[in-house]
Amino acid sequence: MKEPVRVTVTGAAGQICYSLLFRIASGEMLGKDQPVILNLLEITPALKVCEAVAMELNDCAFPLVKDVVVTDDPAVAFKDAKIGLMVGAKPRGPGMERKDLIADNGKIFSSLGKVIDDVADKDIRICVVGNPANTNAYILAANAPSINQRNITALTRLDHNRAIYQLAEKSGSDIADVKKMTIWGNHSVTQVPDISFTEINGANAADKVDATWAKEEFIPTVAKRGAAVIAARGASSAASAANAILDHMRDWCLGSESGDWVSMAVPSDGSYGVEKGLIYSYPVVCKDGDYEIVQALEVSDFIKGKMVESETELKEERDTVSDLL
Ligand code: NAX
Repeated sequence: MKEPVRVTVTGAAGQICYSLLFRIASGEMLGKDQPVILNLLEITPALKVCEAVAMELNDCAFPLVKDVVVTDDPAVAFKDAKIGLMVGAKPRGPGMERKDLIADNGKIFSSLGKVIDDVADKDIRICVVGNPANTNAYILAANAPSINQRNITALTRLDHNRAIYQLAEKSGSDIADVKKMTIWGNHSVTQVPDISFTEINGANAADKVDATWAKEEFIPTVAKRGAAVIAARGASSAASAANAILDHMRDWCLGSESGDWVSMAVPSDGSYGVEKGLIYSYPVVCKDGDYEIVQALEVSDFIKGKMVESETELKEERDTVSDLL
C-alpha cells in the first residue's frame, strides 16, 4: 500500500466540496490505490457543518481514507500538505461580476499563502477555485515565495469541459471524440474558448461548425455559462465545478490522455507573449506529475486579440490588489 497523501481542502462545508470530497475519498482524483488524509479547513462559524461532512465521509467507510481532520486553523490544515484545493471563498451571487469579489476574497488568499509558505510541503500542488481564481492564485503565489511557484495553478477545467460539451452538441459529435480544446486567459467573461486546434475524430473541428457560430455564439456561451447556471439554479455551479477540480488534479498527478491536452491556468513563462508570472490559462500536456504548456500553436489574429484582452484584465486585477502582493 502506498503512503497516504495529505490533501487539504478549504471551504469544506460549502456546496462544491459536498460534491468533491466524496469523490476524492473514493479514489477518483489520485487513483484507486492511493490512500489519502483529508484535512478540511473552514471558518469557525461553519465548523459544525464541516464536522457533519466529516461524519458522512467516515460513514462511507472509504478504504482509501486514513484520516479526516476538521479545523479552522490554516496552520493545522496545511501542515505537510501535498495537495491544496482552494475552494473556500465567498461565491458570486445573482448579478455579481467576478470583479466585485476581488476585494473580499483577495485577503483570504494572501493570508493562506503565508501559512502555506510556512508549513506546507514545498512542492504542494495547488488548485485555486475560489473566484477570482487566477488573481487569487497570483496573490497566493506572491505570499508563498518558498513554494514551488510552478505548482500554484487555478481552475479553468470547468470552462474547458463546458466548451467540449457545447462543441459536441453543436456538431452532433460524441463528447469522447472531441480532443484538444483550449481555454486561454482568465476564468472570467474575457476567457477565450478556442476551437482552432480542436479535433473531432481526428479532423479539424473548425471545419464541422459554422465560423460565425464559433466566434459569435460559442465563445460567449462558454464564457457566460457560470452566470447562466446561477440564473437557472439560484446558486453557482457546484457538481460540475467539483468534477472539473478532480479532472484538473487527476490529470496533473497521473497524466493527461495521450493525443489530447487539457486547459490549466498556470504561471506564465512568457509563452504566447503573455507577461511572465500572470496566472494564465493555456493548453497543457500533463506527464510524470508535471505539466508543459503546448508550444508553437499558430494563433489567429482574432483569437490573439481576445487573448490580449484577457491578459489586460488580469493585469488590471493584479493592480487592484497590489496591497496584498
Ligand atoms: P459556498 O459558499 O457553498 O462554500 C464556500 C465555503 O468557503 C463556505 O463554507 C465558507 O464558509 C468557506 N470559506 C469562506 N472563507 C473561508 C476561509 N478563509 N477559509 C476556509 N473556508 C472559507 O461556495 P461554493 O459554491 O462551494 O464556491 C466556492 C468558490 O468557488 C466560490 O468563490 C465560487 O465563485 C468559486 N467557483 C469557481 C469556479 C471555477 O471554475 N474556478 C466555478 C464554480 C464556482 O463558482
